[in-house]
Order: sequence, then structure tokens, then C-alpha cells
Amino acid sequence: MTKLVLATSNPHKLEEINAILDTSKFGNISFILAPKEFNPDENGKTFEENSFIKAKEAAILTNSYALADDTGLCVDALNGAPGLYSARYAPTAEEKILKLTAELKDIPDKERTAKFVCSMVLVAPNGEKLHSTTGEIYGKITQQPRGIHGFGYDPIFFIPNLNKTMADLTLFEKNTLSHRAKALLPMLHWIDENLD
Ligand code: ITT
Repeated sequence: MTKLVLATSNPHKLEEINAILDTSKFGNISFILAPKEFNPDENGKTFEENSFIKAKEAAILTNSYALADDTGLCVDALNGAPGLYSARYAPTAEEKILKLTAELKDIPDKERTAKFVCSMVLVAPNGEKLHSTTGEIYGKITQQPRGIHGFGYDPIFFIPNLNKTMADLTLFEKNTLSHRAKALLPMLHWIDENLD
């Protein structure tokens, strides 16, 4: 059994990752949430730098292998914002959604393109970076939130070919196409091949 710490304070990420693991062939890999003291200073200049900062802090705190997920929503009409600042854009998910839809209120539908980016970094117990992966999904920002599933920005992230928002998708459906799943699967392969 390979046990790793998931370097996050966001329980939704653990839930999604555990659900991906449940339907994968990597039943030998499991994740536990980072301890309460986990409080990294996410001052990197890229998603990968922030992911590394988080993974390194969790690895050193727990003396274990640690995996971090740094995610952001990049909106083309806002030159990639909120991007790296997606978590700090507003205090709650509802406020983030209100602020973003207000900022985009005069932007026509065809210019509301956006992507979710997820950067995963795996770190050894001594803090050394071992591997990194990235996953992305393209969509559009809706005028109004819709859907009851998911978390964060999911209710305003529209996937045109499904005619659904990310929050219209069940956890299982989100996990077949999300930025997080696209970053996680190659990472699980790497862990399976390289860690005991
Ligand atoms: P950790 O840093 O502790 O992992 P966090 O929630 O702050 O938790 P991020 O910095 O990666 O994690 O997330 C940036 C923001 O994007 C934050 O507001 C999240 O709620 C949101 N977010 C992350 N993953 C998302 C997803 O799959 N769908 C929608 N929103 C997401």
C-alpha cells in the first residue's frame, strides 16, 4: 500500500481524488488529508510553484510523500484572471461567483472563454520534487450560476459540448473530464511505477 498525504485544506479535492482512485486500477494508492498545522504561504509565480510550496510543506510536516493540487480559473477576457489568485479573489465561493459574473457582465457570450488549470506536484519526505503533471479543461463563463454538484467556480463553468456547467455534472461525471482527473491519472501511473 502506498500512502501519501494530500497537501490541501480543501476536503472537496480529497473527495474527488478518492472517487477517481476508487474507479481506477490504482487500489494500492491512498491519500490522507494534511494535518491542521498545514498552512503554506502560496507566494509562487506559477501554479506549479504554488503546488510545490504546498507539497513540500506537507511532506516536511508529516515526513511522508505528499501530493499537492494547485488549481485556478483563467478567464481570457480578464487576461487570465483570477488565475493564480482564484482562491483569494473573494472570501466565499458565492462571492467569487458574484464578483466574476459582475466583472464579465458586458462581455458577449463568444468572448467568455476560460479554462481550469490543475498543477500537481509530488514531493519526497525530505522536500525534494519528484514529479509534476498538469491538467486543463476549456469552457465558458455563464451569466448565472447553475447546478448543485462540485464546488468553487463549478456553477459558472460551462462545457459547450455537454451543454452543462461543471456543477450540473455528478462527481463521477466531473471525474471523467476534469482538469484534476487529467492531472491525477498520469501522476497515479508515475506513483505506481516509482514508489513502494
Ligand atoms: P488548497 O490550497 O488548500 O489546496 P484551495 O481551495 O485554496 O485549497 P486552490 O488554491 O487550488 O485550492 O483553489 C483555488 C480556487 O479555485 C479556490 O477558490 C477553489 O475553491 C477553486 N477550485 C479549485 N478546484 C476547483 C474545481 O475543481 N472546480 C471549481 N473550483 C475549483
